[in-house]
Amino acid sequence: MIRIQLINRFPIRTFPLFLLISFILYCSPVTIHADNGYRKLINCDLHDEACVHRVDDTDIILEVKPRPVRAMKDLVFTVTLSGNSESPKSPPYIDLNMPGMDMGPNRVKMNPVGENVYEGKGVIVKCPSGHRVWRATVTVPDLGKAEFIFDVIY
Ligand SMILES: [Cu+2]
Repeated sequence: MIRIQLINRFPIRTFPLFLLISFILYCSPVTIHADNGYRKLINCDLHDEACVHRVDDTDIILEVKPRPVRAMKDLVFTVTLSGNSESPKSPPYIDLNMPGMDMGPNRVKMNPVGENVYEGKGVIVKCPSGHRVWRATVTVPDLGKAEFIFDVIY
């Protein structure tokens, strides 16, 4: 009798726990896993600091404010060029997109605000998939491109 009682009570008692464990083991890894392939590509922590990519002998420095960087917010993008090469004939621009997913055109146009410092405003949209890894491709005319891959808070 004791055995039967134990067997009968076991599933009922553990069912909420079973749901919880299932959720932890199944749901959350799937959610995290979905972004994992792209998270590996992150090369820049724009939430905390400016990021630098060197192209030839010029440092392309990207800064995004306000921090942390959030989707659906007005953001100010600042590109600073530091190095030996001449200033570009036209200002840099930034294309915002996601690695592995075409989110449509989203270009941040920039204007000079100082010597070799350019500023522009833009918005990063919230991806319906929930993926948070974004890429800012900074194009500097006459010099080249730099790709900054970073996390965005939704
Ligand atoms: Cu997307």
